[in-house]
Parts: sequence; C-alpha cells; structure tokens
Amino acid sequence: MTDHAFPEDFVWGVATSCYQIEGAAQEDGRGESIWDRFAATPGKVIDGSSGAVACDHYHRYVEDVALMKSLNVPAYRFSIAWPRVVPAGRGAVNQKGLDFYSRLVDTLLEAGIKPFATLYHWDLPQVLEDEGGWSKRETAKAFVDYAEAVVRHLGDRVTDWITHNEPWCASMLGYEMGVHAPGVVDKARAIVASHHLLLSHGWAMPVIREHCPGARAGITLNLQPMEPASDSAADHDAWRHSDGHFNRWFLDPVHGRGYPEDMVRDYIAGGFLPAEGMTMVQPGDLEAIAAPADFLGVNYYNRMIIRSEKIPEAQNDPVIRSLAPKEEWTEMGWEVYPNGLYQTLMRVYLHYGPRKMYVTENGCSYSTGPDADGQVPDARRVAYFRDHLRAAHRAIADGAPLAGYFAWSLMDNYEWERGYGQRFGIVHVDYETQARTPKASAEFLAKVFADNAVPVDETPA
Ligand code: GBH
Repeated sequence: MTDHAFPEDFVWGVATSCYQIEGAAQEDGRGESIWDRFAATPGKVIDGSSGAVACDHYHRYVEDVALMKSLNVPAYRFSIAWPRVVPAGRGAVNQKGLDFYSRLVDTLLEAGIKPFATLYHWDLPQVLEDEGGWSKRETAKAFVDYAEAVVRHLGDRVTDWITHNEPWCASMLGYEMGVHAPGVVDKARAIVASHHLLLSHGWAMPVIREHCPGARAGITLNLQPMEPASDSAADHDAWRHSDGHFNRWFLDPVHGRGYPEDMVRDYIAGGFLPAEGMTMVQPGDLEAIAAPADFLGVNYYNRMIIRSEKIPEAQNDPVIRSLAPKEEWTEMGWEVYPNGLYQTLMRVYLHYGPRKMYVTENGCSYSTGPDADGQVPDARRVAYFRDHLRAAHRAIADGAPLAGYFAWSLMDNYEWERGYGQRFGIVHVDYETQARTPKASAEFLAKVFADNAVPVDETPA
C-alpha cells in the first residue's frame, strides 16, 4: 500500500507555549504573570508546582532548536510572554524580553525552521489582572499595544502570527470554572472576558498587518466535537447548549456571524447576562472581531458526549462522559477519538469556510519514560499521531483546506493545573537533569515530516 501523501506545501511542525517551557520567571526584567500567582496559591496546582524552571528553555533554546532540526521539524509554533515584553502590562517595553525572542527566531531561521508565533497563551501580566483582567475592555487595548511592540520587533523575520490560543480556555477555565489562572469563579465575568479576548484579537489583526507586510495572521480555537447521548429532546438541547458554549461562541463571531442568539438567550435565562443581553459589545466590535484572517488555528484533543442531567461538580454544564473504555483514555482522562478531528475540520470547512486551517495542536499525555536502554518506546503516542494524521488526510481528501499540522508538544512540559505529571512531549524531559530524550513518537514524526506522508500500514512501534 502507498502511504497517505500530504499536499506539496503542507506545513509540518511542533508546538509549545512560553509559560510551559521557558522557566527563568525572574530573569531579565520579566514581570509577574497570572500563572506565577495562581501556581503559588496553595491548592491550585495538583503537585504544587509552577513554571518557574519548567524545561529551562530560556537558557537552552539553542539546544532545543538543534534538537528540532535533528528531528526534521520544518516549523515551530511557540508563544511570546507578554510579561517579558511589557512587564507592567502596559507602557514601557522591556528590550531584554524582546531580545530573547529575537535570538530564538534567528536561531530557528538559521536552522531552516519556520517560526509561527502566538501572542497570547494565557500568561496575562498580573498587574492587569489586579485591574480586572480580561473582564476589562482596557485589557484588550493593552494587548494591542503589546502586540504592536512584538510585531514591530520581529515582523521582519516572523510572518506567521496567531493572536490568541484558545480564548475559551482563557475565559471559561480562568474566570468561570477557576481551574486556570486567575482562578475566578464567576460565569458572568467569564462571558465578558470572552468578548474582550475576541475583541483584542480583532483589534490586533490590522496592527499585525501594518507592521509586518505579508503577514499571515489568525486565531487558534480549541474545538470540541460533541454528540447528544440520546435522541431525547433534553439531551439534544443540552448538546446544543454545550456546543454553543465551547464552539459556536467563538467560531460564529470570528466568522462574522456575531454571538449565537440561542446562547445569548441561555445566558440571560441563567442570570449570566443582563436582560438586555451583550451590553459589553460596543458599535464596531463585531466588525473588528470578524477581521479577515488568513487561517483558523484548530486545537483538537477529544470529543464530548452530552447528557442533560446536571451534576453538582459540573456546575451549570451537563454531564460529560466518554464512551470509550477507561483503558483507552489518555492519562488526562480524555478519550482517543481520531474521527473527531475529521469531524471538526469538516464542520469548520463546510459551515464557516475559512481560507485555510492549521491544526495548531493535537497530542496526548502518556507518562512513558526511558527504559533500561535509554529508549522511550511510547507506542500509544505513535498510534495516536498516526490515526489523527490519517483523519486529517481524509479531511483534506474531502475538500477541507487544511494547510498544516503542529504536534503538541515538542517536549514534556508544565501541564498547567496538572503540573509535571502529565507528559505530552514527543521528547522526554528529565526535570532533575533537564536531559532531553526523543521518544519513539519523535522518530515517527521525523519520518512523516521528511516523507510528507503518513504510513498506511500498522506502524510497528
Ligand atoms: C491545550 O488546551 C493547551 O493549549 C495547551 O497549553 C495544553 O498543554 C494542551 O492543550 C494539553 O492540555 O472535559 O475532560 O472532555 C487544551 C484544551 C479544553 C482540551 C478542554 C480538552 C475538554 C476535556 N482542552 N477539553 S474533558
């Protein structure tokens, strides 16, 4: 059998985010972020850990870029720390912070690796949170100034820009459920925050284009395919609501459709919006959010099965469960469901028609470490990538304009409130020695990158 070949100019890459890998939290004038504060608050992070050291990438980026080169990695998606660049959130730019990213970009380019930069992967300067964070419109304004400082400095070398990573997580995990920084439990505030995150995306888009002629820019959303647990009207309505909360709330406004009316009604009914609805939306906001994008970034991990019964732990959301037997879940408790990637890409293509899509994250957590021979045989991760890439290939064959795929993640790293116990890397990190060891999945992807194709036969792992 011949392998599944991908389109000629398909972009292959790996992804990380700054707080999860950089460490050096106190260095070169970096300001405090909401994740420094959250991680230092007892009870918030499972193992009490923080990103203060993480993978020490801030000091080891030269080695890490060389590692990527040895794995044939053609493109690298990383994020930039706002508190490094503008430590006080707004105002003075910290040249040393910018210099780090400048050196990283130069090192990547010398290695022939294409940089894809994300401007916000959840690490808001704490001083801005002290003033209300994303529930304040002023934060969106501050984001645009920060974005301008970055793009002015790197726009001559970085041409591919992602404004935000997963505004659903930044707003809902951070301000509704409080399981992420800043740890607020206030759904009304979370909804306001979601608007300001999207607004800041829309405002930043023309600024990126102004300072980086030829820029390609877009936003990354975490999309979660869902199914109702049964044909009952109640499950169907719960499914509509969940899909609205996770997916349509972000997909619709970004694609010029405004906020979904059924969701505005639900939020009013739930007491999370005033009777007048989205009062924080000002004239011109929806037009700004719908700024033409060159691509949509899609992060895909798992699906959800939605039931109508409420359980107290799930707050206002319906019961969510996986159909797969537990043995098939990843260590995050997420079902492995490659077809969900196909469904997601097809849905976005058919219903929203973006110019292009990139899978900006896809991956899984298994804690396999080095064996006696120093090898890391992560067969389940190999199978995960192989099957998701086949699903992506099928979506392309069926017309989806998928232009690239970034594996999450280059290396094991700080998995937010789950600490260091969850390992998503294709490269193993020993947090005592900071030794990096490529896993079998890294070798598998290195071959995919080189061949521009995914093997069709079962891959012995
Ligand atoms: C990404 O977010 C992040 O961008 C990245 O930083 C992180 O390391 C990576 O994923 C791995 O976690 O209710 O149990 O069915 C992931 C976004 C949103 C995906 C919630 C899973 C539902 C899980 N996630 N979603 S569940």
